[in-house]
Amino acid sequence: MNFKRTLLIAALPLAFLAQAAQALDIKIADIHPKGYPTVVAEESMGKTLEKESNGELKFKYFPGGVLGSEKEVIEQMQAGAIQMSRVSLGIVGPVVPDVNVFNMPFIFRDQAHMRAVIDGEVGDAILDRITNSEFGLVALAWMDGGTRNLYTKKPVRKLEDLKGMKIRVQGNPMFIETINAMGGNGIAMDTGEIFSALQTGVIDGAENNPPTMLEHNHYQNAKYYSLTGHLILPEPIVMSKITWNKLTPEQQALVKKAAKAAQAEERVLWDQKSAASEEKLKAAGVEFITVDKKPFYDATAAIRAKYGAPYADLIKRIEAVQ
Ligand code: BDP
Repeated sequence: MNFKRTLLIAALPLAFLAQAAQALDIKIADIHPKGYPTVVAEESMGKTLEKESNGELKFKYFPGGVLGSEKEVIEQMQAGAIQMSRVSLGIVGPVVPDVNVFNMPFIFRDQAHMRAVIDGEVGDAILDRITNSEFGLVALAWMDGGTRNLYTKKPVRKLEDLKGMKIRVQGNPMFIETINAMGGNGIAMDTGEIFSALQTGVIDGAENNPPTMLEHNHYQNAKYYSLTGHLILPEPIVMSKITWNKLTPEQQALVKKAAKAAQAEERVLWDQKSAASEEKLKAAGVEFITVDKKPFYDATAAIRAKYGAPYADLIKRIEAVQ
């Protein structure tokens, strides 16, 4: 064996070691601002993972929508340019139709029911459907996005008051149809466009949970909050499949475990933030309106019939969860 070759062979393991020790950068994006429950839980998930992977995974945080809208972030994750995020299930529905079962109006009895469902085998099954679809993302765990109610410039005290009002929804045809079925006029736009659309009167209202209504400043131009509770949308924590496939099985297990821990942490933060947000909204002059939900439920029966038809068995399993 000549000297040169010996050197080459001796250098090989070193090259491998150098490669293995190179940290993998994980950019994690969220449209919510710093301090928001999802963002706080993502930060502690990242810290845990940096520690437990001995620095092989390195996190960079991009809250506040700086990397784009949720739709844009999903596209960048599909291309591997962003590695992780937490997104609303609403935006996943058009691409992975199976998840629209969770997106149907009034599918969950209340928030406690939704939580019991996502914590159980149906929740895992929906995560698997996202992962096993052509979506290009691995769905790891859930975050809580509370209950969505209508907020409007003019009060909605009963179903009829919604007639003709232009209401912003997420980019999912089912949501547009839902608002239309209630007598309003559903309009899809990104989260970041809502504030000015409310301000300029392009829309008459939107619908969301109290923390989003507060933190994205929508309450400044919509002072009536009607407690319709029409949507309770959980929010998957997702990783780009391109990134996932670069991880060792051990790293994949760590990521899954840390995402599940983030699910638990976010839930506690969520309850605190929701309560605090309600107080702040009321103090800022927002009127919370209790409505009879039955007419809203009845008006949307056709949506559940249409979108739920292929999933009768799944719906039975959701309803059976106590
Ligand atoms: C919030 C969700 C966020 C959505 C937003 C929206 O947490 O993921 O993008 O609603 O409606 O509640 O755009």
